[in-house]
Amino acid sequence: MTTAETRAGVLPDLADVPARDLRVAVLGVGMMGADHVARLYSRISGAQVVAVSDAFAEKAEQVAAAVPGCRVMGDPLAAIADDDVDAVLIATPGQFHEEQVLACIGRGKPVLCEKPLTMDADSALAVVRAEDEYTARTGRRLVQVGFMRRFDPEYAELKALIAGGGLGEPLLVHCAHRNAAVPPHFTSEMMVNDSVVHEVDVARFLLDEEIAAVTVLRPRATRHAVAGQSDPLLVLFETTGGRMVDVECFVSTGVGYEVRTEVVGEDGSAMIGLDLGLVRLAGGTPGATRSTGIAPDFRQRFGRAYDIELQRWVDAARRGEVDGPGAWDGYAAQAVCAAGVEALHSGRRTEVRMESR
Ligand code: ISE
Repeated sequence: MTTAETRAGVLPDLADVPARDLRVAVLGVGMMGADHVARLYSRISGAQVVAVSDAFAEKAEQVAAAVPGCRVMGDPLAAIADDDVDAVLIATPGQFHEEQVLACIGRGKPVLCEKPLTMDADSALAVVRAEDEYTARTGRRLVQVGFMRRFDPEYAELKALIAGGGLGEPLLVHCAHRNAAVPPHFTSEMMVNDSVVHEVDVARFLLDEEIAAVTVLRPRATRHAVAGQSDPLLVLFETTGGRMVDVECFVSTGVGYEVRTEVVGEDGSAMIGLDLGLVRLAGGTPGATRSTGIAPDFRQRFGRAYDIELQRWVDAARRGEVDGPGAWDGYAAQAVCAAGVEALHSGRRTEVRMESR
């Protein structure tokens, strides 16, 4: 078949479809980054991890050694700039995200950045603006933020139910976010920024509107709380449309990873996160029991969501698109969390300070 025949429409024109795998650099190979390398290597099609970078060179070497063709690059900015890298996955500590995401935008490379997008709302807004400027020139977006719950089949189904009018107008959302345990340095501020931030994104995703105000209450703390911290917290979001979202965030339950979301609408309610896989009936003392398993942590609970998130990110990047939460969602999350931390300290209802889109 000649090029002329291809042009004449005998064959589809593949000029814009990259024939080769997306060559990905993974920056930061701690727990999350190493998981993503393994996922890209073993379960995701159309991508190849060609470089990893980490402040701990030994860890980077170990991870790279398990992936054929993967190099270790000491300098993450050099990895972003490398001509053999098409796209970047950022799983470094949050304080490095701003510089690394901006470098990706500067090089026109698609980037999936684990939350937080940056450490505060102003710098997140600067990323939004930098990407907008790139989009105005090229028509393409580059930035996706790692809010993986949007890809979880249960959340996707709940979103579709609401969007299809199946619950009527949604009025209330009840969220529970429970971790079995957290490390000793985990403060109440981190509960807002690292844990409640997911409920911020879930509320915005499900209700399709921004959060206007946040109140944080501190009930009596569990004796298992990190010393001096308020655990659990009760957080209330008010949305721009007058809906309310309550979040119980309890990070030292000693039980397992429990994330539940219930949406109450005018015409019914729906709940996800019940962990109702296998139901086991067992005899015993003092009596028979009925039980199901509980995921030990978020990597198990959201394993499928991470797989779908990465596959869709790779597929979209190869088409020159973004197919997930973007820089604006990262900015909105930072703005709401900033109000949340302020509310935690003051005990007062705090309005979210955010630019309009
Ligand atoms: C952690 O940082 C996460 O992102 C998890 O998804 C969350 O559930 C956990 O509470 C955080 O510590």
